[in-house]
Amino acid sequence: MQSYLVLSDEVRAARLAAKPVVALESTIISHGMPYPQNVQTARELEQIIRDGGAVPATIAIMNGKIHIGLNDEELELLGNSHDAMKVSRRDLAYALTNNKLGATTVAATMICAALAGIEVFVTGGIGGVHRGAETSFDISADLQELARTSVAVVCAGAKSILDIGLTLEYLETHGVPVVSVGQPSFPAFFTSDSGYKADFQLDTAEQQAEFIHAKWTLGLNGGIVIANPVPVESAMPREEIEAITQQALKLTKELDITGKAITPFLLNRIKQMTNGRSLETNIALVKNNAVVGTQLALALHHLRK
Ligand code: PSU
Ligand code: MN
Repeated sequence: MQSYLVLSDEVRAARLAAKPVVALESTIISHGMPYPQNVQTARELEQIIRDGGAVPATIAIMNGKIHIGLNDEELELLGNSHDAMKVSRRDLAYALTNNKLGATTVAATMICAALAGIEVFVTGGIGGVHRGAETSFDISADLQELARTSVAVVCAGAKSILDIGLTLEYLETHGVPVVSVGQPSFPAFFTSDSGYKADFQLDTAEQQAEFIHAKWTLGLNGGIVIANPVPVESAMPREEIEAITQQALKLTKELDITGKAITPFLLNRIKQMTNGRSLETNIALVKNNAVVGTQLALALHHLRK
């Protein structure tokens, strides 16, 4: 297994110095944001993690290897590529054995983080049960991964392009705890309140770390969703984003967009329809997640000593 992993110099040094590492996904770079804001955001996220006292590891597939930590050139290559493959669990072995440039989703990033022994992973939003899943069967592989892979995923909830109620039901069935930060409700990415409650509210990194430590010590394997709302000053009005989402969803039907193309299509469409404001919100919330994820990684690290 180790022969498939390549650690960046920075991550290798962190290992030797026993410093906490925070994983970052790469689909958000290649399929979630336009160039060059994507690369700039990726660099800023990494810096937030360093400033907080941990080491960033952006994860991607390159030249038949799983890269744990990307250097500047590799980030640029990924962010500026038009044909990076969106790699989820099912795609991982194919991307590796066919030398694809692969951007990892939440599911694939969790797998790779776990292989590298990284416990905390920061992203924007998780995938979920899509609206209309009762006929389309479109349920993100992210949810199954949360059910089985022991990584804490810090996110701003799930987008309202999804059916958030069904997403939470699915997570409950699979025993995945959904923890909110600073508020009782589960956030909906661009807006802080989805209208649904999270399972538990744990405001401090120490509380979250203790909870996670207990879960895994008990042998309750699997992920944890740490749902951190977008900062108020960057949030979008719920009614506005809902109306735009409805329109964007209608368009996916009209244009017959299906499968893994749906999420990137919707993200881009929403950005166009908000004249780029959704992108600013997106960047702000991921940065905020990087702060929370770094504190969590430090707290978990401290508990293990
Ligand atoms: N949600 C977002 N931004 C994203 C994604 C989801 O708000 O960039 C990406 C993540 O990589 C997530 C993936 O894992 O989309 C889910 O895609 P799908 O629905 O095809 O499983
Ligand atoms: Mn899907």
